[in-house]
Amino acid sequence: MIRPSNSLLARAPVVLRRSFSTGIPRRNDHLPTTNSPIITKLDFFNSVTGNDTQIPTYRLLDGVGKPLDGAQLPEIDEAFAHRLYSNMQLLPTLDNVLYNVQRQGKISFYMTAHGEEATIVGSAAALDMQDEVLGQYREMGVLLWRGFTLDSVMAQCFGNEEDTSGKGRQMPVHFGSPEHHFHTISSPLATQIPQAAGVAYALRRSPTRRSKNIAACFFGEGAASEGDFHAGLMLASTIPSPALFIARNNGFAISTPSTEQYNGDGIASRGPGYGIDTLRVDGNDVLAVISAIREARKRCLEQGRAVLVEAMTYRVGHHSTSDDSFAYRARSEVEDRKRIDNPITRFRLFMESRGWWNNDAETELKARLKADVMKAFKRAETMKRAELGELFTDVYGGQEPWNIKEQRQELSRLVKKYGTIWEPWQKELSKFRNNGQDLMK
Ligand SMILES: Cc1ncc(C[n+]2csc(CCOP(=O)(O)OP(=O)(O)O)c2C)c(N)n1
Ligand SMILES: [Mg+2]
Repeated sequence: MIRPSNSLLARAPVVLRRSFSTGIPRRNDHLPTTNSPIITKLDFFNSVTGNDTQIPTYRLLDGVGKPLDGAQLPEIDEAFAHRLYSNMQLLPTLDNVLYNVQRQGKISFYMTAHGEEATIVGSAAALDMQDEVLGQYREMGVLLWRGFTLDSVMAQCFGNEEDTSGKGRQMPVHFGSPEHHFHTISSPLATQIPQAAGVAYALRRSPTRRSKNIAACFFGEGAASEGDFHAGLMLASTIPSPALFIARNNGFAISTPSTEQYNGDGIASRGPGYGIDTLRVDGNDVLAVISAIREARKRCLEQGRAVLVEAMTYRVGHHSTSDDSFAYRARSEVEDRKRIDNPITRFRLFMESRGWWNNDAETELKARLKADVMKAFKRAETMKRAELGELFTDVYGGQEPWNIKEQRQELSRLVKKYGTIWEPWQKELSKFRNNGQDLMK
């Protein structure tokens, strides 16, 4: 094929045509040489800021909760501040109880959000309740902010008959709730990122939700090493959609520190590569997170385009109950972070400076949260699992496929054979509602 030379293309007339997929007018003046200034110096570059400095971090409160000079705080009243603070405190309360419950062998697994309370609760508070949320796994705080109950949290972690997330068929912390616009967590990292681009595009195409709701997608800096991160951002960038990508940069992907995960300037540096408006925020400053996410959300809706926010924080807890982080980081590093840059303390000190909080309120809140969590735990502990046959329902939408039918028949055959005569099977079946009788018919 004979290709016209660049110079011929550069002189080609500008023709506006509509993109087939998005309906957005496109110009043919997009060729690499058209708008780029010409230089004669071999000026390689490797910095988003253009002067080798790191991307700045948006912050409003200092380490002791004092507003920085020139900081414009988001408008919050005392009641809202209390709601923020109690939601932030609820996370470690739940984490402490469920961590111990896992150690007692009562649940199989758990992950805490220790250290990331401001990023999670601040984002939740800045989103609309109807925005679609696609999380990674540490974002239970978003669900709690939206009214997901402690009983529902326990039901999911215990996998009991009240588990509306997945009928007890998922690992603990794999929450999902259509009612709360929270898409079910899936373990393989970064799968939620291209899905979020698709959800956002669906929102844009929906006559009732266009310009009203966005898709907010949380992921860790580790997940951003997956191909799906790039696929997702590319998709949201080229087929514009109101997708808000929230990277929780907590310093670790299990044992791999962020310094070994990338050679560039964090995750934020990748946004401009995709033509995506980007901001880095202090993820331990809840007020900065609220302002950043509110503004990012507004941009998503006004421009109908994706936005990336990188929240800088620190994973204080172990990666999960399957991890001992002191095998790869010093205990003193964690203690220092808890002391020097604690998101909960920073906000508490801010509230105290406004006269909105004191020691009595703190003691009362902690006691109340602990009692609420313990009550939900004790209730969940005694509950049965769903009927055994529920294992096979709602696996796929529509007609049940042959393989699910076959599996149900096989289990039914085995339960009939051993369920009435063999003690280990009887013991296991007694954990299910109706003791597995539904499959013995
Ligand atoms: C595709 C895939 N690879 C590996 C894993 C195992 N894995 C689970 S969590 C995790 C670390 C993720 O780190 P990050 O995204 O930074 O999230 P964080 O745990 O720090 O919140 C890894 C490697 C996985 N779940 N999926
Ligand atoms: Mg991480």
